[in-house]
Amino acid sequence: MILSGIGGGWSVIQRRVDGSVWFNRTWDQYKWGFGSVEGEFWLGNDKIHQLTDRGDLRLRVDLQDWEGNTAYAEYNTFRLSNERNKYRLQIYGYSGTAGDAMTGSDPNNGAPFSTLDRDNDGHDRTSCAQRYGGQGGWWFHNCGQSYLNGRYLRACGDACPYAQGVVWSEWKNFHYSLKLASMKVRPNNFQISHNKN
Ligand SMILES: [Ca+2]
Repeated sequence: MILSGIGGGWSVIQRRVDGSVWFNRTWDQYKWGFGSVEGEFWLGNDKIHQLTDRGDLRLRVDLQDWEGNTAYAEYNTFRLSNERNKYRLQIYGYSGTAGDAMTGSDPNNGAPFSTLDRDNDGHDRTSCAQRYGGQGGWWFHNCGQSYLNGRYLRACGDACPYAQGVVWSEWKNFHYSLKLASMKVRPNNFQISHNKN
């Protein structure tokens, strides 16, 4: 069976494809969401919280580099708290081919969300959201190993500025900025069924 971007019970919550949308945005913009669901977008932290609050969800991250290679990461637990709790992230249960860039030595698990105008990270001496990840919002810890909301830097390879692009450091490195990235969720108890037309 084939799982397309929004098939197979998956709901897409984030997508990077062409750099047409800026991701260096404020707390309120990340709260409500931005971009176009046809292209690049962030669904919005309130909506992601509501989605993940309703059930037992898993996250799938799909990545593609500029050479056409693909990789994925799945986490069998993905949950966002509400705004009062700073959209704190619960994520664990990694499997996949991309490497675990979200629950490793500098984990996003347990981290509140931060934006360029809201420093909730675990780093005392800097604002991770201002300094890394192209000023895109994320669950920065100290400051982390993934920045999927980073700047869309295109095919600069190892010449891209450190930790500013669309980064998944466990697959590539902190310089490499990916060509495609998406995040999608679905219930863990989703039953795969074949349509009989
Ligand atoms: Ca800080």
